[in-house]
Amino acid sequence: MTTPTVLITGFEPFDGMDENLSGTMIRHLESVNFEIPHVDLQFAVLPVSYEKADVRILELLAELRPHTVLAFGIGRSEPLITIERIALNIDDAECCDNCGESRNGTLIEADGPAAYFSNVPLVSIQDALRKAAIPSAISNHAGAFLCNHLLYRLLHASETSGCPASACFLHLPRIPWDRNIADQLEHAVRLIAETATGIRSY
Ligand code: PCA
Repeated sequence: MTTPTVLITGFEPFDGMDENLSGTMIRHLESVNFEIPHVDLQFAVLPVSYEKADVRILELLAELRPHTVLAFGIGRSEPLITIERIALNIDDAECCDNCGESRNGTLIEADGPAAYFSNVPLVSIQDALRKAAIPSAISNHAGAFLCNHLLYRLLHASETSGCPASACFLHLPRIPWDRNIADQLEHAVRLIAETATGIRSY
């Protein structure tokens, strides 16, 4: 079996905040040389810009040809990990992106379907997290800002080109970084990557 490449992304801060837990997590994983046996892990922090995030994610897909993309961002959610089930073909947010762009009811892909289901085994991922006592939930709405936008782009690429084979989006809460959060997120990332790629099965 060839070693699957798993691209793990986070976002930079936005909307005046100092920190985005997802981007901080990526920098942390890079700084500790986080590894998972039998997986080629790649990391990226994406700009919170509709245009720049599109350019960057398409570059990363072309360059790395990842089997799986695990995309992280922050939301208003309560548990540590919220696993998003659906991406909608719509950009619609009051909040401007970091380039000052605001989109209200704009289609992401003019000819794309209204929505895509995430194509990783969500329930198995949640089971794995639950067994490890990591608080998680499955959500049916990723919002209509950059996180939903990125998930839609990834699932559209998956559907139309097969790369990545699978993608999912995980929302983290708006909480500060600390050692305990770092430990839980390292454990969660390991379980999610192993389950999404089929290395771990239930
Ligand atoms: N959260 C925003 C965009 C970047 C992030 O971390 C969202 O939920 O769309």
